[in-house]
Amino acid sequence: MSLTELNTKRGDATDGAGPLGNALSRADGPAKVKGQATYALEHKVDDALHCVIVQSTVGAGRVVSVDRAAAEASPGVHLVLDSTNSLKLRPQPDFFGNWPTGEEYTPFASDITHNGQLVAAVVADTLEEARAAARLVRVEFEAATVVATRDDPSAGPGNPVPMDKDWGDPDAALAAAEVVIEATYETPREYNLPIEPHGLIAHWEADDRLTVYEPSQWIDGMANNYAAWFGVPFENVRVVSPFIGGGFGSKAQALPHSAAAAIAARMLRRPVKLAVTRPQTFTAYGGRPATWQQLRIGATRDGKLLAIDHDGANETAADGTFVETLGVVTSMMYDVANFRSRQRIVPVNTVLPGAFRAPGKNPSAFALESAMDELAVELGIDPVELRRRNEPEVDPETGKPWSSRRLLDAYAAASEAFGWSRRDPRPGSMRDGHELIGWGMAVGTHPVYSSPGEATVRILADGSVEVLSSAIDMGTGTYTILAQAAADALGVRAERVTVRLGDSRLPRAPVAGGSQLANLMMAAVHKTALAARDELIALGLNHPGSPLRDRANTLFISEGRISTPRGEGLAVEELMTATGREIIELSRDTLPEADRSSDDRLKLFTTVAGMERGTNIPVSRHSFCAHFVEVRVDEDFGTVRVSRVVTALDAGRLYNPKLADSQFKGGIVMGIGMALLEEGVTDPRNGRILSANLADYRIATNADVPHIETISVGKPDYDATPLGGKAVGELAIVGMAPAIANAVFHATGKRIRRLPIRLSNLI
Ligand code: MCN
Ligand code: MOS
Repeated sequence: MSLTELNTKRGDATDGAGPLGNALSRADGPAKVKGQATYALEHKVDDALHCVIVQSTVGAGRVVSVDRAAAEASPGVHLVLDSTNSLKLRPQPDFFGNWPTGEEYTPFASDITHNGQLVAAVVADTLEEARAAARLVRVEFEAATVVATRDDPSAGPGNPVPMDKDWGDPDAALAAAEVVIEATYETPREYNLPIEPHGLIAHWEADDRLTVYEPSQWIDGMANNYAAWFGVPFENVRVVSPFIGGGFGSKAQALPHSAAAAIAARMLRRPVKLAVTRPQTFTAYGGRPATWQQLRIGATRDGKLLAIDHDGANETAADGTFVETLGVVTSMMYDVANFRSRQRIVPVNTVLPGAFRAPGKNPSAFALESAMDELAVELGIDPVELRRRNEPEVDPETGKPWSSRRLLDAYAAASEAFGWSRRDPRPGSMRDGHELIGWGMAVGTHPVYSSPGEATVRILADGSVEVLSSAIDMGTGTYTILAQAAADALGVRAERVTVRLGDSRLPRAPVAGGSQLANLMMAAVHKTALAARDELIALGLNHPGSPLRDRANTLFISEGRISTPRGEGLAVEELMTATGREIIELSRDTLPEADRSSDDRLKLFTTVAGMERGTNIPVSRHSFCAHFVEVRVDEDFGTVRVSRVVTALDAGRLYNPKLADSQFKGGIVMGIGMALLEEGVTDPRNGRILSANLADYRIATNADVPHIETISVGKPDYDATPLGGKAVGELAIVGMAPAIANAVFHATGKRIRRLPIRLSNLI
């Protein structure tokens, strides 16, 4: 047994008791509470100017002219930029690799595709001066007809996206089925709304060296965005983002306003700060597009699914493509021999929509899990029992075995804790005074993605440890769990480990998206820390200055002490001193050998190419959860209150149950908002977003959130990821909205297929 194997084994043996699996509180918590955590715009950069953007007031058409004169003459103004005088950038592909048209890119629009589009920007000494001057920029627009949403008849049917899925013969199976459920399910435009709005400070230290302080879910991806735009080497761009006030998918890319600030800084040779206002976050980033899905499910009378036929569509921008992949849950959740899904996108005059917690998965589950409830009602079968009867042995789409799928355990645990057996299935049958009580359930799932990661681990002379990575922590817990990983592998206490994240100068990491970061970075840090541990042990065994030299064949490290099997030993820092070592520093990655030396190595961290590599893995890897929900519907007023939630989840091994639980609860709370509150409203006449603030765009707050009980039924899944964890961050939002809609049906007998559920639907 090699040292590494020995030590890995030891790590496993301490599962649950060692630093890995412990419910440590967030390492970054005290700094945040004390105001010592520096967010992007709080970085002190000398001589920074302020940039304020000017936006389109029409939803379609073109800019006829921009009169900059009055703004330029306004006090403190250094520069007024529009499409005619701005530095031109190089185009670059979007998240999915789609290239924009044209040879050049400018973030300042001349052709208007959405209301609120970036048209001009003013840079001045102070924020107040920039704001005042921005009002003096005279933009003349030629307005064209706006197609604000897909509800506009001229939006048309849209364009098919080549992601068809087909197996069996769904038409024949539906024709022969004893029961068919057919319905359309709709979700509105939703906005990510992290507590920290977007913004940045762009600072060119030289004409070809840029530092950007900007909240980022993807340090390396965003550094690559800037490098590509400005045609400078990746290494010359430094993105700094140590703390992020949430992102939920919206902070993975540099956006047009980011380009504007970087252009201004470059042209003026001064640092430029740009803070997106709350209303502007609604036009700077598109949020989850509206979706509508037609679903047909055929089944036998005893509840065996025969066929699923699924047509999904989402809104996209007139000048860009975003696909909310709606066929992702329908195709893998239940055992079904005949399947078809199609996807369309419908261009409208909106800012490009984008990723929002569990893109695709979330609305896909809303349709499927609502329809399954309708089927259960139609058949008179308990909804949990219906799902049990259709639990697939293998992934129905790929035929691959599941790495693990503990959904039956989740049904059992959650229904027991919830008291589901006491449910009277008849709608409207349970009440408490004038409140109708509804009990509903639904299932959620999220795939496990795995990209490569790099890490550096340092053991310092005082026995403390540093972990370095360009990965990020947007409130998820990365700082904490990576300290746990290093502590576990090295045999030191987690408090002795400092984790440095959020700087593109540090070793490479891919996007903190798709709920992949924890698993992949835990693997990279584990591997690197084990190598550091081997080096420390070799030092103890072989160094002439080591008091343990030649005392044993191997050494163990535990609680910061390095010792022989007989127990004689010393503290790690004493060994470092005795051997005269200042530092042990090692870097490792989780790349296959061929990729390590490849010219395209950087691509694996700066594009989503790395995430796709999982497709040749022989197992199907997903997390699962089952939500059980109680709602109370006021009979007279139609108000809906979620009064109880029990969710059982299989996310494999939890590295930190406290932080995972917080992730689960965050997803559940967002699911409540999705079901009952959230809706982006657009003015059909001009495409203006009417709900562009936190008063009109409502999200779930404390008063909307009941007691939530979460139960982990996961077991370490080493076929899914090296350390046995599965996806956590996005899992629990999936399936929450249909669980609520199903509960509302049970309370009222009314099936609401278009979210959010309004009181007007229920009275
Ligand atoms: N975790 C764990 N055990 C595992 C996996 C994860 O204990 N097996 C815990 C860890 O604390 C880890 C966290 O869960 O830090 C999230 O891990 P993971 O599922 O890998 O998700 P990522 O780190 O990739 O984070 C991104 C994910 C996504 S894609 C969205 S969207 C989202 C989310 O996380 N946005 C969030 N959770 C968020 N939480 C906060 N506070 N803010 C956001 O913007
Ligand atoms: Mo999450 S929407 O994948 O950043």
